[in-house]
Amino acid sequence: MDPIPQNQQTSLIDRLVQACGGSYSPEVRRRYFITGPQWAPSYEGQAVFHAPVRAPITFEKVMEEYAKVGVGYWCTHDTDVIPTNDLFTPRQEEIVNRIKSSLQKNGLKCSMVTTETFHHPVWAGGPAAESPDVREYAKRRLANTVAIGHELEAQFCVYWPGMLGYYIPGAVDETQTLRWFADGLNAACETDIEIAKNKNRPTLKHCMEAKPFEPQGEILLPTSDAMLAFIFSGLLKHPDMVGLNPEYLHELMWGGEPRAALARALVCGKLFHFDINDGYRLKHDVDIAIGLVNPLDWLNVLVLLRSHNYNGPFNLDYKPPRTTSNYGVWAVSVPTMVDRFITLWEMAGEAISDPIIKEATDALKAGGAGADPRDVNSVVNANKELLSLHELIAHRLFQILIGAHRGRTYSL
Ligand code: GCO
Ligand code: MN
Ligand code: MN
Repeated sequence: MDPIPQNQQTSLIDRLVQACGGSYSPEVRRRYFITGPQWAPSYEGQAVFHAPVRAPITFEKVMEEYAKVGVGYWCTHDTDVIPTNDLFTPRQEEIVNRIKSSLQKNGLKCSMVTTETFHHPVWAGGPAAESPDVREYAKRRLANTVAIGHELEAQFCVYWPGMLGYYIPGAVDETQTLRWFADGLNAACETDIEIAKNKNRPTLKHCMEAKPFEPQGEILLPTSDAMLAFIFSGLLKHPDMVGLNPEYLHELMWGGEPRAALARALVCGKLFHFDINDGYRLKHDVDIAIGLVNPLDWLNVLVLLRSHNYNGPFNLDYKPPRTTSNYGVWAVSVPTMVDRFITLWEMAGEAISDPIIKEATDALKAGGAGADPRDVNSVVNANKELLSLHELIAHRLFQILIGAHRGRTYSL
């Protein structure tokens, strides 16, 4: 093939995306509670070892493009849209008003707001640092985000306390830091109760998000399970208002099984919000778009969530790879990721109603006949053959993933 002229590259991308087929209409995509973060498509590709590869984009552009794709909800960190020095000033109100009109113009809703407590130098020692001034400032920031959330009619507020921990061990008293961190969340909940009362709105759902590594050296609440323990620790004044925003990749990063982590949140009634993406075990936070690394595991995750009627947001918390251009973010990343999610969601429905999986599962639950529970060998023998169904169910899920259950055939 001859080298592709620069002015023909975007049309090549468009043609090949078209050729892939299988895309859903914006109307269909809008039926799902899929939320689009401001920070994901505007991530420029920078990191400690990486220079930016994409140009900055405004929230107006992000909203316009989400609306075109059919992502119906938008969410943001406070400082994604309001520079730190403009917070608490009249500039903040101006920007919030611009956000409101842009949401309205594009027919979007704001689902969630979150406070940036990791990037700015003020958080060098974490959001619950020793200095009372830092903690006071953190409380003001959290309260301010809650107020912005009500202003934008959001339902959720997320906390990713990425800097809650330390680089150097021994200098920080973990128990004290956790108590101080709880003070911050308590203040946010109290502000929320107050504002909700004045505005006659429901309070927000406060969702904690864990990540096992990065950006702090050691993290005090590294997993969703650690956060559940924190929520039920007695340190929170309003534990009923606080739940989880697990992220698929963050559970995988520590070597956990995301589906099992979600199940533990579900049984506690704390699965409020869900960040969807993909990546690798025991590596850094690559935030690859859903289904590109672990599609079978993703199918299993969605089977769990569908069968438990999870109805919270699916938040597209991904980072476009550094090889994707500004154009590619909207032409490839966002629409294909949304479509993979919907396809996997539909497949999860097929798995739930599949007669083979259903019969196998029912048989496993019925157990083998004729066992005497006082006799270990009779229990083993009664169930021995039935247990091969586990592997059969896994095979059937694979067939559903690749379409073999619909008659897709292969030849050697
Ligand atoms: C990550 C984190 C963030 C948070 C966000 C919301 O992947 O680094 O998930 O993207 O979701 O900060 O608070
Ligand atoms: Mn996340
Ligand atoms: Mn992540």
